[in-house]
Amino acid sequence: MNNNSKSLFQQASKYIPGGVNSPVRAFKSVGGDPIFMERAKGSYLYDADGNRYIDYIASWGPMIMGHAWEPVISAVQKAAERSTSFGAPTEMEISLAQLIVENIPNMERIRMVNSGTEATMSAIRLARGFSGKNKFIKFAGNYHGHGDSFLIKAGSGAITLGQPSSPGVTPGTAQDTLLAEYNDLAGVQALVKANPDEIAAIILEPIPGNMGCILPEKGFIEGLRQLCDEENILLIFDEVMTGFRLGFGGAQATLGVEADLVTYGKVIGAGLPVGAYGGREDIMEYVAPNGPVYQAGTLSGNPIAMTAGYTLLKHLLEHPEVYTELAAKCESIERGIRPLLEAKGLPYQINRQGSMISVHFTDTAVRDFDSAQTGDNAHFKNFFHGMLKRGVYLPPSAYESWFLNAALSAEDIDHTLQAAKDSLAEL
Ligand code: KE4
Repeated sequence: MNNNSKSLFQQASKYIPGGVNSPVRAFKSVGGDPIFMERAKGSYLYDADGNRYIDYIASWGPMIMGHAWEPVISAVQKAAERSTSFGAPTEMEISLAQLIVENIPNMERIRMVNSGTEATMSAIRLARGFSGKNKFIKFAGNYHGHGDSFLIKAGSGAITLGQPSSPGVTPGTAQDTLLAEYNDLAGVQALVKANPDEIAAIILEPIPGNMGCILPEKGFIEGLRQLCDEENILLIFDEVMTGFRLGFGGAQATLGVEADLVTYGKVIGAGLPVGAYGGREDIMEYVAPNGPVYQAGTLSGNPIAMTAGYTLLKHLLEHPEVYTELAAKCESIERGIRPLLEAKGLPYQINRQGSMISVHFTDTAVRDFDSAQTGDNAHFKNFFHGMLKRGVYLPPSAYESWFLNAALSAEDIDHTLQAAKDSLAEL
């Protein structure tokens, strides 16, 4: 079997829809065939053809210390020798839960699941069960995983009910999802006014990464917090991407606003399948087996995944300098790319928060989903492939944040900027 990327993709496509186990890996929005990776170490990915790439996807966030980070690898190897799963509680589940509860102020109870999707699905079910209300508000362009309630696009009018954005999502499900525009507090207030006493929760990416990176405007998040307090609505921060990435306290600490429930994923598992949701004790006590809201999972709290997550999070808690160094590296990339884009004369926006950054080829400030869509995707596509052939692997979509890792060296960043200069010259 010729195991180069092209051949592997052909073989994969015989058994797996699209040859991938997650659509965004398929390169559909940038064109070309997905590249099969063989191994990774530190800031480098190595593909099946022996090419090396500087990694700016970090497995879509989790690999914040870089790949094959030794403390996680050795901890996981040791844990695996004691069996990979028990179907019974283990001490490692306490260790990770305790580390988070004792270091995130409003995290009084937390439940582990196996993905960000499970975390957000469970958080919405819990908010509905706790409040007795069915509807919830999400924001266009915010991605919360593939749960039915989230695969919704805007309805016809400004305050109409959502419509399914995927076949298989029923109108019955969609009718309880209300769509608002990120950074539009007045729009949210109008939705709440139009649906009195029917809204269980407002869920959002507090600092979105799924429209590229978008920053909350002054007063927006605080306004949502106040609105939720006034209207008895639960505020849910989906921190699957921002949690333990922007800082140990995530977007809550960055913004100085506390949600009622928070969902986690990605970094919390250090590359193994972990999601979590948690928050106020009175709400979390509604979750089975203590309460009536059912949620379960064969591999939830898996001891190997807990070991990986605990090893990584304990390091991040004890070494806050990891975050300042990551942010500094990200700032140097922003400072380096700006003059290149200016010199090229292309319209562009760069949005950055900590170690999350995105480049948008548009002259419109990118502040919500509509403005994010003004980006010239053809430019992004060509820029992506220009960088790829120069050994820099960006997320294969204009609507993704880039993810930096702590193993990135000054040479990696110099190489990245040189590749950006040469790639832009080809646009
Ligand atoms: P997962 O089910 O993929 O673990 O998490 C879903 C999810 C929930 N909330 C936020 C804010 C997220 O960003 C995600 C997943 N992010 C995408 C990429 N932005 C995962 C990549 C993929 O789907 O393969």
